[in-house]
Amino acid sequence: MGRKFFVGGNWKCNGTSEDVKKIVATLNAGQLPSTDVVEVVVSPPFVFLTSVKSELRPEIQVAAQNCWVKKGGAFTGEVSAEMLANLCIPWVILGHSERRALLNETNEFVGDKVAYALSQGLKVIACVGETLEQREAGTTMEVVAAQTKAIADKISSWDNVVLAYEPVWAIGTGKVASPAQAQEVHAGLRKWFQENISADVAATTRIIYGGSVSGSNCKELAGQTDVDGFLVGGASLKPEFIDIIKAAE
Ligand code: G2H
Repeated sequence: MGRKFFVGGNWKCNGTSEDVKKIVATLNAGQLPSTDVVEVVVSPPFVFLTSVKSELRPEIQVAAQNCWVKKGGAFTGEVSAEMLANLCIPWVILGHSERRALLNETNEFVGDKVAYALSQGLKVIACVGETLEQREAGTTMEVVAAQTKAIADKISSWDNVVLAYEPVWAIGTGKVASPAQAQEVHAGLRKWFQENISADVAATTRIIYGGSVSGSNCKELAGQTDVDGFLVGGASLKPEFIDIIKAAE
């Protein structure tokens, strides 16, 4: 089975309601490849999720940027997976390195979150990636395999998971991984799936790249055998996001 190209736009903690209107207008006016060719998901901050969902063209789906690790209740400031499901928000990003680093989310905690979100019917963009220190120490594959294993240990199906490889040193820095560096890790993750989960999961799970993806570097990255799409931060707030989506063609 072919892996449909996937492009996610992670808006992070950016934007006013006016900015969001402009981004939505740009996306609604853009010429996009067919949904047979590419799946597009944008992830606004929680407060804009429902308005973006209702104003955006139906071919573009929405994702939350996080959700609580278990059933909602007395957890001030959190948003539960049930609430997202109730509002028909289909996707959630979990395990982003900014949350791992700034909010101390551990591999196990991320695994629990992925499992709970899936149990509530959400689809998950699960992020993994090494720091510069870890890359320089030669432990990249070990780090991303451990992050992936912590998720695999908690879930029974990868059908509704897209795995995002986002090297921390490439995030928001303008220092994109070279196509060869991205391909090497993506192929390593696919091999990990093959050896630890199944040949089917290895063949069908989409592994997307994130970290300073732009209109000018997306084509070459998209040409790598094991790069099945992108998770885009900064550039997803700009009209060049349309060009990145077109890298699917
Ligand atoms: C990585 C990416 C989006 P940026 O975090 O998830 O952000 O494209 O700004 O590096």
